[in-house]
Amino acid sequence: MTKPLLVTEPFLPPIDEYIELLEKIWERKWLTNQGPFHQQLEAELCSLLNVPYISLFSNGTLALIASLKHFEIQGEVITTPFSFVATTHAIRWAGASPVFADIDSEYFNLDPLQVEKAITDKTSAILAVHVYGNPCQVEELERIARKHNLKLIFDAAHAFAVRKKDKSILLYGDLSVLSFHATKVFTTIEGGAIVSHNKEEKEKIDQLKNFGFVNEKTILLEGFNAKMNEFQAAFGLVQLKYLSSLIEKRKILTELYRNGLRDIDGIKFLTDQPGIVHNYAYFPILINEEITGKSAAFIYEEFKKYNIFTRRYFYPLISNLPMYRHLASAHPSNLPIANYVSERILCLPLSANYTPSQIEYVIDSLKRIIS
Ligand code: T4K
Repeated sequence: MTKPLLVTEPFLPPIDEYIELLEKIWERKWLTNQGPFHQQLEAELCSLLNVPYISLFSNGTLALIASLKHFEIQGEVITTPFSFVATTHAIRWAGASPVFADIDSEYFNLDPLQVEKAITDKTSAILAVHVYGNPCQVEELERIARKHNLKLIFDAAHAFAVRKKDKSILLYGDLSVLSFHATKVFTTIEGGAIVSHNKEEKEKIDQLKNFGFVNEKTILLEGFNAKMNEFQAAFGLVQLKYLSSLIEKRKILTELYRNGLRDIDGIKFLTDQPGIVHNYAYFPILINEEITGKSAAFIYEEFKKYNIFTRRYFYPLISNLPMYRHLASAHPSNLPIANYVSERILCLPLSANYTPSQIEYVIDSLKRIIS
């Protein structure tokens, strides 16, 4: 194999399709600030995802911060340590304090039981993550949030187009936040969005990402600049046309992985949740070193010799990072499952660009490494 296999290589549609849209940008000379492609992408996303309101952002991290700012969240926010660092960083940037709760051992999402235990009189919100696109126990989290009068925000960075029965997963909780980074199933290169439930919410979120402007003379909020530009929106419009075939391809490759890895002792992978339409965003495996005799760290390094570049999403665990490990909730004894999973997890290459034989090459290489 000459070309390296990367964990989340983006799919790029034919360049001509972009050039057509770029020519329109050149004609219109409208580059950012709610331009026509921006508006078109919002409308197309609402209809594709079946959600009423969406606000585009320049990236997912700023969208996360805005979602917390929208509710003026202060005090403590209960969250998962098993995520990309942006999740917890956003809580800090919004001016609140993260409190970590442990995850479940099946899908590695926040465990509602642990969330409820972590609630104090300072708790104001729950920031849960649909890790790898597998939905959290959304109804249970909604019940807890309602009971304790907390805001419930979902970091749905991995969960684009995921549905629970016929309902978009983005409609649970108070707000859902998406990332459209280059490594995601749907991308605008850098980008993100907030899905909201009503017009007033959308208007306020749109003001937050645009310095707080209501109109030329009126600025009501201490907003910031997190606007998506026309180039990003145009990129997304082209990507959208390919979405269903890309997810279908990912599903086929995921099944190949599952079939090929099923009989390897000490390797566990996640299965589809009943009633969920998945997007096959990542292919994580859990390596039980006691059985394989090889650690995730070792396998990660060995894979490189085969030109395969996996990622240890999510190691290190956020709660073990220097800026968070002093927190009482960050102590490993509070987060045994998250620590266990983080040490053993490895995400294998999964991209709509890859062929079945490339996936088989990854499986064979893994077998060789652990044999
Ligand atoms: N919440 C969650 C749960 C998230 O996972 C993320 C982001 C966020 C919030 C924040 O959303 P954004 O602000 O990013 O919109 C990558 C992404 O940068 C990050 O967006 C993503 N999560 C995270 C899980 O993965 P890195 O540091 O691992 O990226 P990097 O550059 O090492 O690339 C990963 C792999 O993708 C490599 O194998 C190379 C390949 N790649 C990467 C890029 C950028 C390509 O093949 N082409 C490319 O253009 O964070």
